[in-house]
Amino acid sequence: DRHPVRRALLSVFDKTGLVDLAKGLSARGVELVSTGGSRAALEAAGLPVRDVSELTGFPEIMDGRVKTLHPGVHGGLLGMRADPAHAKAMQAHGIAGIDLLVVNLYPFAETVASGAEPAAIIENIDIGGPAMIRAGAKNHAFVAVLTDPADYSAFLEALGTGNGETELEHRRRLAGKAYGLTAAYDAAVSTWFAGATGETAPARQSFAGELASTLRYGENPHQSAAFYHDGSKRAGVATARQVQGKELSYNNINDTDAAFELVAEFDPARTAAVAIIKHANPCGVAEGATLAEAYARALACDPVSAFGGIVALNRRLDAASAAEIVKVFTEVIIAPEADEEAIALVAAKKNLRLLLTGGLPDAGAPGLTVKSVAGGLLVQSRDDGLVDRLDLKVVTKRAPSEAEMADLRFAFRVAKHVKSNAIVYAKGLATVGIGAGQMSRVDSARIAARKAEDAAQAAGGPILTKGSAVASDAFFPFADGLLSAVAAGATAVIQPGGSMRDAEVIAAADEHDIAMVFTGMRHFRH
Ligand code: 93A
Repeated sequence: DRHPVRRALLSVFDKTGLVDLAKGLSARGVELVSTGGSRAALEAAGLPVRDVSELTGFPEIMDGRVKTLHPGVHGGLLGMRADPAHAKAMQAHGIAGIDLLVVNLYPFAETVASGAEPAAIIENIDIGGPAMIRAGAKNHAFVAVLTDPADYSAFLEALGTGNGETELEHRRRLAGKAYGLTAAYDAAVSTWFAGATGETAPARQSFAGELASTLRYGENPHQSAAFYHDGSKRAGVATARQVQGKELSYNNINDTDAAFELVAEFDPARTAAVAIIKHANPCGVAEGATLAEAYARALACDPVSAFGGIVALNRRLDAASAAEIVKVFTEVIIAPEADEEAIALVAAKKNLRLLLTGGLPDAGAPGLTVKSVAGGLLVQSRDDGLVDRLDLKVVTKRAPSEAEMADLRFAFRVAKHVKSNAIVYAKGLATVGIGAGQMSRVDSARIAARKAEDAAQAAGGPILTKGSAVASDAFFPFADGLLSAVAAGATAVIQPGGSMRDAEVIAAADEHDIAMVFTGMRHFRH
């Protein structure tokens, strides 16, 4: 089940590692054949290389759109050498067998992400590359297919130990990976078409991602896990640069995503904002004049839960905030950028991961979320609802004061990122109590209020839900949830409205001189 490598066809957009690979192949007596740009790179390195047109007897035409799409190439990739009829056909038509194919594709996703015009995007749909990859991978009994520069050195090593031959098992593994690449590539193309033709509906998407890393384990140590990137280049945990710290775990990635998506709700030109996340829920979120101030206020909401948390910031991490964050055991810090001094402060904590994203994602941008269920995938457009875009309606006799209104908006912004049922108390643009993930809204309200009491006791200060604003991610089905918030001292309420019993809830609010605002938008998150 070994197969010798005598001839290699190299056609790569990303030339990383190309010359080293070709040198290794050439030294083992492998004949090199290549397409225009790749051939030029190999020639420049002084390597003997034939042009693919020598295999096809046909020049590259149409600006390279047709360069390898020819029986001379595809016969060489698909011909089963051990089959007498195939061997005869190859001989009759002068087709040279290709034993190794090295291809990576035109950068379609990168071109889309760069904001290029449709014509440029379409020109970056690689046709010949995927055709060759699929042909070579199908014929892996005789052909090895390399699609990732990260696999080059192991391949050369295998050739060395195999006296110029590769093992079937190795070729099979490479073939599986190659089909994964072409599947993800076509999914990205299909998804772009859906968007370009105005069909952003989840029903017109294809799914695939590119394997980015294998994780140590999943949510629990007995579960295996991997991280795939979807090519969208949205600023966040997938595209961030890890400056330092331990490898990210599955749960770290999940929580870091939740944290960064939350702070992305806060325009850095308007305010500094910090979120601290535990188990995908915020345990404190605050705005501030500075990041250090925002962090201190976010931490004060629930300092106990913040232990081992993830901290996201909407502005460039500075020394003052970094100095405070490192005082608390923290798993991950994620920010758009960081000052040198801040990076040095974080460096004192070896394990602490620092992720820099280069920017904030657009909280209002369209996109998809995917969740797996037994036997299927549930797909929806992402929750791109922004409180600033909503038509807020005061439904009570008393209208909120300016300060109450600011806190209501803040609380509703946060509630969008809290697992349902979500109740968020806020005061002075900081959360003071968060109730997450309860099956009853009243329970969420009680838990949030109790956490505020705990924080007050720990700090030896007043209970901050007194005079606070409260947000509910969905309507209050009965007056009891609202009354529980009133009991905790809330004076203003923001909620979607739309319950059969809205009138009852409004009457209860009026009775207690509460100012209540309806958003008309629900923010369930499960
Ligand atoms: O334009 S194509 O779709 N038509 C082809 O026949 C073809 N053959 C190889 N693109 C084609 N390729 C791609 O060219 C490869 O997938 C690779 O990404 C790139 C390498 O071109 P060069 O060697 O000229 O830089």
